[in-house]
Amino acid sequence: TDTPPQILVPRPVMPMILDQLGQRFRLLRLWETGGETALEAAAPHIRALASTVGGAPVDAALLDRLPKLEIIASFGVGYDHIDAAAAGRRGVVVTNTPDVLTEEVADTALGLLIGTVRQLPQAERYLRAGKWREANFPLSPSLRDRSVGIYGMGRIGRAIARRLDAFGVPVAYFSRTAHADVPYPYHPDLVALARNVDTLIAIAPGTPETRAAINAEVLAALGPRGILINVARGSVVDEPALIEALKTGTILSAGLDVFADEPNVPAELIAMEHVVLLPHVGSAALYTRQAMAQLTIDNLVSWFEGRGPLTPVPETPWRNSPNA
Ligand code: 8YV
Repeated sequence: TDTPPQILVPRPVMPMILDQLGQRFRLLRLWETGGETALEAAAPHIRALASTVGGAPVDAALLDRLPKLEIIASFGVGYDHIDAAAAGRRGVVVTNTPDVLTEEVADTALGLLIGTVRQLPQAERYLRAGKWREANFPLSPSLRDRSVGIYGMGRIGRAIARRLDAFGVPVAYFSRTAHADVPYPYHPDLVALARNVDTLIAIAPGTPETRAAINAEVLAALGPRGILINVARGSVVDEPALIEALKTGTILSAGLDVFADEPNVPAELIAMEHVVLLPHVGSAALYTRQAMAQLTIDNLVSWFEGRGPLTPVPETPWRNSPNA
């Protein structure tokens, strides 16, 4: 038929996505249209889903309700909210937004690292509280006598490592596999990595394999000078173990952009003056979010023009997939 394909949009996304998709497709904006009843009626006709990190999980149960679904275009590089393997088994393509956010997230990681090590947010609070006139801000730890372990050596991990190179900071890493094209020392597991560095940056994907990988043992290995930076997923850290380690001085501090149950941040973390907490802003610059939005749109347009997905995830059985 000539009716434009119908796209399910479960949660609000950037207006430019709604505008551009709305010009070519029929959108079911679930958050403003009748919820469950609307979905029930439209489900048999839905051909695409525009999804977002932190949005409603796209699991096998939802896929079963969408028999005509062809593609899930997700806004964000991580897609742990989507059961991509289940989608693949049903022949449903999943796309994400790699590359366009790599440098932004690496920038944020370095900002959070330096902010946490040099206690810049605390120093700013100190100035604003009028305490400078009373005394200088206390001396902070330094990046100068630190070495950084990176957990995850994909696109963003490499971009972080490149920046640390330029800063003259030694880097080592652990990831699922050692990479022949990466010059930094590889450690066979997280405990070994943590033992050999005092600063750990998490940038591994949220998978069953990485769940709570940074646990009490890893934090103990990081030691009392230890600083943890997480720009990956809250799920890669055992959050209660982290809170305990921060309370007891097992590690020194943490800079966290992601949490186990966003947007809920444990009160115990909020109460800790020495940690730095950000509301998942790793990619959240207008320039980069527009690029992510455009890639989300372009994946859907390309698909429905018969040109295939631009950036399918590895689980997607697609002939152009770089990982196929
Ligand atoms: C999200 C992210 O896309 O890309 C990712 O994996 O975590 C972010 O860039 C962003 O929070 C929008 O949901």
